[in-house]
Amino acid sequence: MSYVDEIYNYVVEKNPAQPEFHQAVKEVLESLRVVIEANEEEYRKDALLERLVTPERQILFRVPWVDDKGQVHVNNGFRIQFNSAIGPYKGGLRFHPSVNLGIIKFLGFEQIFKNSLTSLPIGGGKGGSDFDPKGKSDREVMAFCQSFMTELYRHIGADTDVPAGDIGVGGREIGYMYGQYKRIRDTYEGVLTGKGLTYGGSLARTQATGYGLLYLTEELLKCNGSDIKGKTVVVSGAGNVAIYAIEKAQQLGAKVVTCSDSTGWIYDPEGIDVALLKEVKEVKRARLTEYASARPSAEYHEGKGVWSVKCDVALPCATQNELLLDDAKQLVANGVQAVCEGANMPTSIEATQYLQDNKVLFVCGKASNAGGVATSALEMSQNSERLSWTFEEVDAKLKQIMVNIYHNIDDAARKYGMEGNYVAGANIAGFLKVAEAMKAQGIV
Ligand code: NDP
Ligand code: 2IT
Repeated sequence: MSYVDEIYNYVVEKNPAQPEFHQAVKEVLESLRVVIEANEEEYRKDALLERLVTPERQILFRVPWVDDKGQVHVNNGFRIQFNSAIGPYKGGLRFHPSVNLGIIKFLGFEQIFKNSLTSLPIGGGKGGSDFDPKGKSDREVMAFCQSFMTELYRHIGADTDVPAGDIGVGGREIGYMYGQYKRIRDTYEGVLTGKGLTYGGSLARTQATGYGLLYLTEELLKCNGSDIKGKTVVVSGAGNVAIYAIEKAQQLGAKVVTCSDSTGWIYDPEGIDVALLKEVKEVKRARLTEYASARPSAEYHEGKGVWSVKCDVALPCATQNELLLDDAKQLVANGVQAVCEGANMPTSIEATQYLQDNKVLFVCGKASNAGGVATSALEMSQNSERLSWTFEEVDAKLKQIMVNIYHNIDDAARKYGMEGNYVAGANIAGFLKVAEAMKAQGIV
């Protein structure tokens, strides 16, 4: 059996009941097949793939906290320090009731290659909890965040492991966690990114994932003889990534006609009103029904449905496995030109294959959503030099990074005879740097 197939079986056997982790590994291994098979004996002798798919360290912990009524709750905390070959572990924290070990491992595994693609010195990690911030008071969220950090602090540090936000973790949660870290350690260091602007955060970090997604999409279309300007765009999600993807798409002259949350979706043929969306989601933390009732042109629909809307460009920005084979068929039937992932692994393997078979330009999240973590790394640089850069400076660097990522993945795909397969290009380009660093550092 080939080494690649052997390792996939090994992952399934060693990590039972972790389907998202299996899926993430499968996608990467399939892309790497050509690279590994050209040099199989050497990779096998070094057990390079076994090391790549096994986290360096997995931290699981109890998070007890007290709600406003005095009731005690217990949640599970996770931090997976996956790979530090090219830099300190770096990756977000996700607070969502669906969080489990397999989900955090899939996210941590993706992060290794994504962070490599940014060209910045950051390794891969991810963490989180099955805590649900929805419907909790600020006081309860603070109680949870302080308890979470009371364990996590001993495992992280500005040169060790630098968490940030992800689903359910935004500026509020980062602030509470930063305060607790500082209190316990008595050290003012850039241990988290996505911090507020008054205490070490970077301008443009809030916007970075969504803006970066559009910078890459713009370059992708341009290099394929098209233009983002004038395109109809469909976006899923209504959180951090979706909001700033919509904002930048509109700045670039596209019309975004949808967004969604976990209960329903909006079709707004006049184009999403971003200021209203921010008010509903960032300020009121409310449901999209409030957007619809404040906006006469908008229709609200229960459940899923954004992929049924005719569009030129689709940007899944909510969560994993939200764009399945039937959705891909509908998008293709409606003439979609490009699908770029803002979320992590939103497209299933079958849907990805269908889009690629039908000549849709498809870019996977580890390339197209890398702008968030790249700007986190820029926040780390600013913290290290104890300076802060202007919005324009950070935004220009972000744009350059995204344009470079597009060209790197395009070049890697061509070099290995898979022109236009940006998934293969991203996985190969991300892998080669990490593999070389791992080899150079010996068996660790
Ligand atoms: P947010 O928590 O800000 O927003 C998530 C959005 O997705 C919400 O609108 C949420 O709806 C919706 N959603 C729909 N279904 C689900 C579900 N089953 N589970 C969770 N959310 C759901 O998160 P982000 O915008 O930060 O993250 C979105 C995606 O982008 C994730 O895949 C994340 O890993 C990825 N990402 C985030 C980066 C960042 O910098 N924040 C960087 C790179 C990738 P509702 O409010 O109803 O829950
Ligand atoms: O998935 C991701 O890249 C993130 N959630 C951002 C991670 C980070 O460290 O900024």
